[in-house]
Formats: sequence, C-alpha cells, structure tokens
Amino acid sequence: PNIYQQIIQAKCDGQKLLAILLDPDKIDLEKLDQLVLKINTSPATHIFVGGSIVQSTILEELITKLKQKVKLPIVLFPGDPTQISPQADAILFLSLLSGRNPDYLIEYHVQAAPILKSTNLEIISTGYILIESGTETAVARVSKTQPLQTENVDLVLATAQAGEMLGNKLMYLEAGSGAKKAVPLNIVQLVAQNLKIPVIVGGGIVDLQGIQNAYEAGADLVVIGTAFENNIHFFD
Ligand code: 1GP
Repeated sequence: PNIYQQIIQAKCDGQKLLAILLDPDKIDLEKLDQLVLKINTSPATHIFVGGSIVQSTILEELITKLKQKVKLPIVLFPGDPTQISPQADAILFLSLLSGRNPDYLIEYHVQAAPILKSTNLEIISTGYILIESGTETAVARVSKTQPLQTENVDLVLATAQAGEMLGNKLMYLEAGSGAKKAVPLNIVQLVAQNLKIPVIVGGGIVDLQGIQNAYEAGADLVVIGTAFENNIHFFD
C-alpha cells in the first residue's frame, strides 16, 4: 500500500501517527548518526522534511542518508518548489487555504507540476490551515498571509470543509514551527469531527502530553519539529 493508504488504514484502526519534522537548515550532517539513532528508537511513524524557507543545499544529501539509515517513509513538507527531492517517498502538495496569496494556492503548484511528473513521488493533496498562535510565525511571514483567528471557529471549519470538498486528502492544522501556543484543542476537535479525511496537527507541541491531547481531540497525525530539534532525547 502507498503512504496515503497506510494513513487511512491507521485511521480506520484507531492507530495514531507521529511525524518528526527535519528542517535541512537546522541539521548538522556530521551529527546525523546520533539523530538517526534517536529517530529509530522513537515512536515516530513518518519523517517530514522541509521548512518555510530552506537555504541549505543539503536536502538531497540529507534524504539520501536518511533513506539508507531509517525505515520510516520520508515525506516532503515543502515551503516552495525548490524543496522537491525525487528521492523522498511522498510529498504533501500543500494548499495554504487560510491565506489569500495566489502563489500558495496555485502558482507554486503550476511550477511544481512538471518537476513532480518527472519523479516517482507519491503526491498527497493537503489542505494547510495556519491558525493564530500568539506571535508571527515563519509561515505567515514567508507566505505573506494572515493566520485564522482562534475565536473564529466557524471560519476554520468552513475552510477545512472547503478543502475537503476540493479534494484535499489530508487537512493540516498548523500553529507554525516554534509557536508559543499549539492549535487549540477545540479547533482540532471541531475539524476532526466534521471531516472524513485524516487531520494533521503541528506547531508548538513541546511535550508528550501535548501530543496525547492532540490525539484525544481527534488528530490522526501529530508533527514534532522544534521540541525534538532542541532535545534529541525528547522521546526517551
Ligand atoms: C511546523 O508543525 C510543524 O510546520 C512543527 O512545529 O517545530 O513547533 O514542532 P514545531
């Protein structure tokens, strides 16, 4: 089965999923073995690779090495079309539904399409909703879009529903990397209860309780970036 089918199967079985997000800009390849050891002994089910802006030229090398040393599926989580590597297993083909910047709604997808056609990457159409989290995040800054307000739950739900109706296969609720506040649990719950597609939650989750809370609210997959980056013993 492909990666999306595995996610659907996990959802049917009530199995929760966990992705470790690796930002190539923050990885020291010299220390990769240590990182790989921690990933392989963690409960992670997926590796996401990407970031709002990736300046680093190590993307290919990082993915090659990860493919050799880690069994988990490697899923690109790109900020723009420069972050496509044919060596990964899949790509979250993201639409920034909370924003009104046409680049992140269609322009980058048009640019990426011919590149993606030349790869064997599994393409997973993903609605991406940025939720306000206290301070400005890199996603908001780079995409020049405003996050949705946490009080406006009707708008969050309508946005997620519109994405599902447009054919998104996953819905990603994002507080932003390193966010002060994670996506509020009432929002996770509302979206998870009203959508059929799996829900991903990430941004500002810093402890195991935060992961558990997101699962209990209905998240199917939780993304951990900064907390693991700052402390590779996070899952010990
Ligand atoms: C960011 O949701 C991910 O896109 C992870 O965020 O770095 O805050 O864990 P953190």
